[in-house]
Amino acid sequence: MSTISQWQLRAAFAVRLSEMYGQEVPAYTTLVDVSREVNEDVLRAQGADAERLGSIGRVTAERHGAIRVGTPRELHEVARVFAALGMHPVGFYDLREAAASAVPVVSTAFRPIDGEELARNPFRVFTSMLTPADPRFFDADLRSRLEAFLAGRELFPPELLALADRAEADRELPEDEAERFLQLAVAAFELSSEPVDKAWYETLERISAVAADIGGVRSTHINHLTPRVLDIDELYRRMTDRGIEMIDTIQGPPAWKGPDLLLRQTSFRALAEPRAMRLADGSVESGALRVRFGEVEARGIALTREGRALYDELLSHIDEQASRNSTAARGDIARAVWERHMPGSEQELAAEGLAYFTYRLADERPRDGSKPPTSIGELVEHGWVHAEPIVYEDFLPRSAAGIFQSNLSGEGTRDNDQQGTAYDAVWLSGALGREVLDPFALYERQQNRSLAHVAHELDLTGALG
Ligand code: OOG
Ligand code: NI
Repeated sequence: MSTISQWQLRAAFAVRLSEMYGQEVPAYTTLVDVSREVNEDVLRAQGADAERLGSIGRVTAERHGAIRVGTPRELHEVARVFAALGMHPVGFYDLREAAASAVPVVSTAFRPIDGEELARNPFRVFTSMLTPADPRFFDADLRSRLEAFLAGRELFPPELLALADRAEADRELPEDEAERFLQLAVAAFELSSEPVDKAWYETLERISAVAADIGGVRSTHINHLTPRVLDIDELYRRMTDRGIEMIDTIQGPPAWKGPDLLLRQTSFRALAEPRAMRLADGSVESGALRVRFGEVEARGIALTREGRALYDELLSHIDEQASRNSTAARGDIARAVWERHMPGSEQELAAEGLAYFTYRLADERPRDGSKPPTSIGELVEHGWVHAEPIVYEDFLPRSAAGIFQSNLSGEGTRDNDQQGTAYDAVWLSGALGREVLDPFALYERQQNRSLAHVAHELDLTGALG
């Protein structure tokens, strides 16, 4: 019998999850259709340039999902499911700090980490864990009720976890087990039809809509699934023209004439979905909850630590100017700040060490016996080497908080006089039983490998990188 490799499992899982979510949230299908149209138009207009940050095949298949779990144990289990798909935890995001309203979670993203795997299928899942121990949100009584509730549920059946462990260890599964694994994995993220305990859900909702979505029900579900688009401003216009209510802004860097950087995201508002509600007397009524939405993203070049520090600084600059100037639109302020302070070309970003690139020998490099220059800048300038941007594969905490927030029904409550419970990447690694990888280190490794290769080929060993 044939076997299914991890990347094939990952690609199949992304497709099936997408089919399932399209049935549950039909507006998602519209978003995927419009994204595809925009991508085709961009490709037609720009030709090969449109594929500078990923082949059209990759971009068309590309999705990220978001899920939310309640406990370290659940997080550990979900890490096993994703490990089966060749997805590893990358980055630590503390959305408690990034959001003004009550978003009591800490997060990571599971994704493939090496270039070849990303090119095959870059499926990633932003994964958040509730923090019941944080006294800014939960008092001692609610914390213990919440922890007891979460301890009593099972998100992932043992059969799924056993298959996941096998896929992780063998890096593949026999076809029939792969089929079973995929069915169980997709089912684990479907919206449950089990009635929601209305009083309990509302108790949590008063604290935070996110807490209710996670800890108010006995299962988890995919919260959104996000296609990638090559022109997000155009997508926003087309969705609005179709009468779909989008959130106010596109999160992340502004639209500008320079290269696409990091990540820009926007979403349509969470839709009211019918959910059965159980009342205190045991009777069941039909209700509706607004938690799931559709999001779209445009990806740009990965920034170095220095580039990222500049990005964060410019954002606070923009905030400050926008708060002082009530008449100008934030988008215009952002564009002006960007054009003044952010280098406007890939060459400048590379020269200033603000963004990551891979380097490869140019086919048309000088072959007349002349000696190559010994700096990477000159090698590129004189046509020996091409610099290709590395695409940003991760998330942005502020944008993520913005996406969470713009889709919450209420602000919730938080008591900032209390000391927050500390979590960090080391804590998260312990909970997951696997190391949470540093995204910067991954990009840097990719860049350094390409530099070492170029240096070797040109006999410049030790001179570059
Ligand atoms: C996750 C929000 C973060 C993104 O794209 O930044 C996210 C959630 O709503 O659970 O998905
Ligand atoms: Ni998202």
